[in-house]
Amino acid sequence: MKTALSLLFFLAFNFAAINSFAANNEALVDSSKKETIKLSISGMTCGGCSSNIHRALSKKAGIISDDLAYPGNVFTIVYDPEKIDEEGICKTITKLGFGCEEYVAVEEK
Ligand SMILES: [Cu+2]
Repeated sequence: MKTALSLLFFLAFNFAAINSFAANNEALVDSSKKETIKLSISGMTCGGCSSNIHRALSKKAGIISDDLAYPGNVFTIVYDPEKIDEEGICKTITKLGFGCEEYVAVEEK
């Protein structure tokens, strides 16, 4: 009985190890998944505002890069769609007191 139990533990441990290796590997492959969104951010009044937003975004899982800088109001965020979405990105920004919406280019006539 004791041997059967330790064998079970041994198997479970190895299974977990193999599983976490697979997950790590998957993460490497997934890092190629990128999406880009243009956001219109309002309410920034100085460079501190843009760096606050940049700092908050960089702490979020799934944010790959942003080009936030003051002055300006349309910024490009590159993110991993499996970890964060447009709503999650904007929520991070509005929580800081800024306005955020997807930037839609006005079509030329
Ligand atoms: Cu500011």
